[in-house]
Amino acid sequence: MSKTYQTYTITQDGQLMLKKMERDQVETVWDRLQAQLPQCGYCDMGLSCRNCVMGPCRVDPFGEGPQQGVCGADADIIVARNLGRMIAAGAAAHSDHGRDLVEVLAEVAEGRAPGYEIKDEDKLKRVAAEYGVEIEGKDTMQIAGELANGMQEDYGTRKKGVTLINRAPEKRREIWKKLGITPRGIDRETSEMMHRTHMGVDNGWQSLLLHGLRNALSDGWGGSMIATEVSDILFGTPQPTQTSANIGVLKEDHVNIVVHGHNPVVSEMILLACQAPELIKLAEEKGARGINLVGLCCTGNELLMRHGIPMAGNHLMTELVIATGAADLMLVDYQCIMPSLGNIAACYHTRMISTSDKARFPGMEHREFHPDNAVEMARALVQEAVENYTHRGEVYIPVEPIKAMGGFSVEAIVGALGGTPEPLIEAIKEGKIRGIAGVVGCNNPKIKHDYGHVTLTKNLIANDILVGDTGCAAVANAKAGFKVAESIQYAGEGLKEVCGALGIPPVLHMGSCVDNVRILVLASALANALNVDISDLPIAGAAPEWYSEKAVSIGAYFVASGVYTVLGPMPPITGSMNVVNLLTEGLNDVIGATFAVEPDPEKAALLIRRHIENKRETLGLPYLKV
Ligand code: BF8
Ligand code: SF4
Repeated sequence: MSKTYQTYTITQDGQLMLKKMERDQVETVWDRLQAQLPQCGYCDMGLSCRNCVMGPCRVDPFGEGPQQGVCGADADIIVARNLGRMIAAGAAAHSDHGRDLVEVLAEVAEGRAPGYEIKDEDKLKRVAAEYGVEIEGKDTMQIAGELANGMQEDYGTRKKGVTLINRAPEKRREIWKKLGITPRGIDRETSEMMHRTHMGVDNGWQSLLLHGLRNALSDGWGGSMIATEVSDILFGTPQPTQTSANIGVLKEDHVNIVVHGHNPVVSEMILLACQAPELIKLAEEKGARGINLVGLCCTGNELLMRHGIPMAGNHLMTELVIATGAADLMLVDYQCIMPSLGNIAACYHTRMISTSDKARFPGMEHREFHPDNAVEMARALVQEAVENYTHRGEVYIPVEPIKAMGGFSVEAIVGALGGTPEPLIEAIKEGKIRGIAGVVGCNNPKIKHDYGHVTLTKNLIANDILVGDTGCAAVANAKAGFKVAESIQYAGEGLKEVCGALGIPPVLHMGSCVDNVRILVLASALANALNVDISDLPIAGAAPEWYSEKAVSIGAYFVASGVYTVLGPMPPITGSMNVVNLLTEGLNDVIGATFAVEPDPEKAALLIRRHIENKRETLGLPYLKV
């Protein structure tokens, strides 16, 4: 019997591809989820622990079985430790990605990374000045080298605070200081979390959670912020650009190269190679009309933001793209790359290649990219993709792409506003824009694909809330058609008027997941202009379909920065009501913001609207009863 794909995904391309994959007898992430059901209830509640070999242990949520692990850890400790380790893993992933970029910056400065350059010198100088680098009389490469050094220092243990926290409003920094959660070093906080969660170290669930916030802040104002800033310096600060999205961006008559992962270090070089005249000529000789580069997930978002490269899909589309039979090469770097991809590609003609020294996958060839070999490596791989074009079997690209606009860095948003955030502040004060929401994060097969993002976003813009989105949420909203000038038709009257006048869509694509820091920077600019804290602003965050440890870190740094954040899926914390209550209520008195969990996006929209109107009321702005 045919499966009910409408319950899996709201997207037409997703439904049609799933049907094809069923016909091809190829398993997907949804099939594997079914095979895992029912999933472990202890793990789901965060009540299992295998931090040592006296265990594994679990605590009985019904109070009948054991209430402590072998070491004596109770439910509160076990849940808090597990959450802490999720934050540490997420912060490590983002921050290590940032480190890779800093290393490229250092090598560019030393002239050891041919092919890479400093694309945004102004930004280099601005950021270098924040790091206390003397600019006068120095050449670009010297500044780049000193900035890379300063950033590398931020990863260490010898500082009192990572540099870019100075971007946060003073009131926010004071709160961090008072609580003792100012992030000191990027690696330090992750390392300390692993230490604290070892058996017999931090057994205070409150102190564990507070360190969790500090660890997350070391990501948001540290590793991720460095990743975004260095990417802008090396590859250009995004400006509004036209693009398109969904599986229809693949072209039957072109060589299709798909880049998947997160770090633009590889994909930027592939983009250059795709433009090489001799490789385009070779493609033509093979019978193709050209070379078509498309993105998936966040490395796709990086290319989309800076170059308008089309976006083939988000997390849950990554397997489905291969089944088109049109992907001649898929290159992956790291993060969110399902280990299933190599096996799926074996059923089609797609060549799969992993490129990072720290990420290997079954069924993929490994070809390592380093700054010194990137140019030749990229050319060689594009050539291999071209050669694979003639090996295609059946090709199935069932939809037309949807037009979208991307490239809304903070610099671009301020640019669109005429060079100052003032018009946005005025629109918020008048109530034409009620507030701003960041809709971010992943897909998760436990939630109908894209339903959470699209429903929430639609509801928010209809109620005059400007949406900035990133990651897989941003891709969902692009496919839904929310990112063209005409999409103001979905907006409420006030938002429609403001966006119409500025020529921008009501949903602004702000980039990849590390680019969530752009939302922090924008929030800080608004807070500073109003002389208030971030937690006083009518803003909110949401991750309606999150799955990843990185999303836990993002959620935690949003909240620790004062941004009320609504999660779709419940994190594994329900085994401890103490932890649940602290995160969803208690934190308000401590940090001025909380988490909420609401899987129904209509209800999540209501929570966000209510929160925004409450903040408006406190600021003395006209407000509505929601
Ligand atoms: O960093 S949104 S599924 S691709 S974790 Fe992954 Fe989630 Fe997508 Fe990007 Ni972010
Ligand atoms: Fe069990 Fe304690 Fe070891 Fe965890 S740390 S596995 S609860 S003994």
